Amino acid sequence: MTIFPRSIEEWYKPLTREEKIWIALAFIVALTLAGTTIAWHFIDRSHQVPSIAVEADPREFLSKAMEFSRTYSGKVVPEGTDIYLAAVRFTWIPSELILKAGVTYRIWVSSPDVLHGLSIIGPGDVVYNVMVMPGMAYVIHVKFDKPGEYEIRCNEFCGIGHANMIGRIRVVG
Ligand SMILES: [Cu+2]
Repeated sequence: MTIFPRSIEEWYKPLTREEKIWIALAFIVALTLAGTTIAWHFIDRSHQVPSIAVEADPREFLSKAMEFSRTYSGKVVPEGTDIYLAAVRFTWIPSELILKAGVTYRIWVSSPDVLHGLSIIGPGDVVYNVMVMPGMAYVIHVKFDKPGEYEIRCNEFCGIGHANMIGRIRVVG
């Protein structure tokens, strides 16, 4: 009997209850993913994605970061001050930032040498995660609600000292 192909009518069976449930579930998951993708932009505008990306002269940026580092070393960065953070093999300039809790800061980050990544890591959580391409400057907005210690880590392998490329953010009340 297998020699003769069956007709479509013979193959066709209406959807079972389980099949209908699976189709509905897949549809709900697809809608949820599409919805959250769009909604996230409005829920958390400054998270993860830099709000500005511009070309930056590596030497100019580096000198800005060094000047910033000299000015605010050991001091709380006042509200409204732009922060300049340079990712340089194998350190962050400045290597420590002291920020006030509850204040939104604008951080410019750039790399004068190779590809780096900026991760700001809090207790048990990655707070920010941005790729830093050489020759580009990016703006991210950061706000820490509670006092505490955060690490600034490079998340793109940039050479032999990559693992030691760690900076610090101290958030004070
Ligand atoms: Cu690195």
